[in-house]
Amino acid sequence: MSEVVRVERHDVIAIVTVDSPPVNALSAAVRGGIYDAVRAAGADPQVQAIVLTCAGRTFIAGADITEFGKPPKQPFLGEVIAAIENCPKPVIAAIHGTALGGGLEVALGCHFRVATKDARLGLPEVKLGLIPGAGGTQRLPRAVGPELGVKMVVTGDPIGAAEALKHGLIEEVIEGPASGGEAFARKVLAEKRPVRRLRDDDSKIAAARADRSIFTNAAAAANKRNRGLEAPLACAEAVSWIFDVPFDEALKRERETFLRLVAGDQSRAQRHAFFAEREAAKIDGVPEGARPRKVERVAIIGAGTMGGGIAMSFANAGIPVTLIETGEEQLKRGLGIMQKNYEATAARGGIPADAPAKRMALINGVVGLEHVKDADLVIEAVFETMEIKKEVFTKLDQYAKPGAVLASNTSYLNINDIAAITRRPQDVLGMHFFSPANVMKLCEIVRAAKTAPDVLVTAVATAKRIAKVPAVVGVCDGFVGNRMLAARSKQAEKLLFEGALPQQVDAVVTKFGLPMGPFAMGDLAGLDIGWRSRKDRGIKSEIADALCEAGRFGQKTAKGYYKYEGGSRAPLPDPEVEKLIEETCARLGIQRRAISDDEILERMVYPMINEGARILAEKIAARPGDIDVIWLYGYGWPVYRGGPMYYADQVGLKHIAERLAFHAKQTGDASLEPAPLLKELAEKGETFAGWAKAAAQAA
Ligand code: T1G
Repeated sequence: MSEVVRVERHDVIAIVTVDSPPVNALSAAVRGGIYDAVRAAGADPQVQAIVLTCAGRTFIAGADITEFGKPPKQPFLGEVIAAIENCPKPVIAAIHGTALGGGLEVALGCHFRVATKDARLGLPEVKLGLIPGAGGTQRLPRAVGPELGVKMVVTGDPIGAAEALKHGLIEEVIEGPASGGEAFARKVLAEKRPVRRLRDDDSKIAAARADRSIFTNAAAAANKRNRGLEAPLACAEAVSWIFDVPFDEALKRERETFLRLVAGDQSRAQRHAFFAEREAAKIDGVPEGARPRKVERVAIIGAGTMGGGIAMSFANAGIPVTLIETGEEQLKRGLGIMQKNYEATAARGGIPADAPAKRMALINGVVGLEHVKDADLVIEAVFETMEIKKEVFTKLDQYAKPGAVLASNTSYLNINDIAAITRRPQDVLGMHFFSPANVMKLCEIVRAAKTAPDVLVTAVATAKRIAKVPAVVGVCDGFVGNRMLAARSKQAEKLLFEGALPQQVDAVVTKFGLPMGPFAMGDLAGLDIGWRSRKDRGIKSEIADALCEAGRFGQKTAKGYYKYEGGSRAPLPDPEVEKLIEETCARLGIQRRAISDDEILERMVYPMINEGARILAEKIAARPGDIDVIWLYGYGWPVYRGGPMYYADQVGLKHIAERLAFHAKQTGDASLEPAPLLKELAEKGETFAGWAKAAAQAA
């Protein structure tokens, strides 16, 4: 008898239940338990059918990722699935929660699948830099057809029970997993349904076998946004074996490909990202028992770009919001932009046609801050000046009910100063969303000095409820993400004076894997914002100022560091900018030099890592993985490189420290000197990951 798999007999039906919290992952014990239970039930003359189900909140959520990289133990998952598939009696998978990865592969080895209405089924291995390694690439397309099959394997996106029913992945939608599974098993017996093995059923792939364009078009569409990732291409290749490769040979190739990828750098980085995201949601120094406050009513102050995007994020999660503006005109404009956004997404098929109306109905636009009175959570997203924020929070303090969480979306202003003007600093913190807030997943939860633990827990839980990725950060200029971005932007600006051009710098950054380089980003955000801020602070930046003085604010004026033609947002190198840079340098008596791409890459990435080391030493971020999550989800850091601090550990801190010291000397820029923590770890030959592990153990 296994501790994690139990078997009950309900007369001729054997109910095999996996009970291995938190997600019934296929650890060696679970694999062994299923294997033994199915073989025993299969050999038991009293048993006529077998139901495989799970206890807890979900069906099997996949292989046990924590076992990767360790010597595999038998029975291997393929052996477990073969035992199920070759069982002479019908085996029914009764699914609830999620059947993911190896979990869905186990279900595909079963002869029938039924699922509860909220169940989700998918093969997300590609998101871990892998391909399904236990038959998923061969059985799923035979269940749902090659088009949906290759899309699900290459994108890793799950489908719901209704879609699964429609495409034949499941036979029925049931109420409760165990009871529904048993009832279906009795139906199979009563109807004498033959045992159906997907491996023997080519009915759904015959058409595409005859006309490969059906498959190749679907594979190309699924791979469209794949940049630099190995796994999606390997996934498409593996699925193509359904047509001409004998089933067992295909399983063998699939396993070989899986083993190659699981040992590769990309998958290791993507698995780091998976666990770092979950670690980041665990708040340092918060008592175990701290529970989130109830958040049923949410109010958002400001219907501008950020406030509108935040409101959409809540509406997308089905949570009603009150959106507050200072005047009807601003409110109307904001609501109009959201409506247009939803309609554009629906037109692209990104959301159902009826979604815009349903979601806009959840956004109640009003004028006047007094409307916050019933809100459990208020998120302020007004102009980024401390004066206006203080005005708003003074009023929020007056109108908001006791116990309401008051959050500012500020991207760099001091939350302590904002909290201090209220009588409830313990209820105040930052929830820093990234633009466009309805798309970008990161939410920096800014912990002020007096923020109460349960307020932090409430903000993290709320971020997860609206499908954001939370990371708790401390108060400093730019918090974590923008503080590191500023270190990079400083070097980008310097490189223009020293000899590089915007297009060269941006090309190096995009080749590294980021979606956009610093200068294209500046043009997107608007160069006039930085220009105004520099003028307020009496700071000169000769090239950027010259561009703005020439009216080149970026995309909004069709000219910035680049030119933009015909309404396109594609940045085009502009000889006028090259001339402006050269004239500015000549005027300043600066001798420009040729700069290599390698130097540019080091000057783009290493200063960010250096700032990350300072951030860790100052405890502005609790873990290096939190910084990785911030850059993965806030700025599009390529997931196959794991995040800036993970990447630093792969490159080697000694090398990074040496290169920073070299560039500091060569440019005379002391900010490039290795930060103390980086220097210390480099000298000891240690890693940020090792430092974090030691710190966690010492805590
Ligand atoms: N293995 C080990 N631990 C896992 C796990 C897994 N597959 N999935 C989740 N956990 C842990 C997670 O780290 C966290 O731990 C806790 O469970 C709750 O997770 C052979 C090779 C299932 C949708 O990629 O998508 O199968 O922090 O916070 O938000 O072809 O977990 O509490 O200590 O995410 O409710 C494929 C990954 C594996 C699914 C639940 N499967 N998991 O979300 O909880 S590769 C996946 C998820 C594979 C086969 C291949 C989500 C979830 P802790 P959570 P959640």
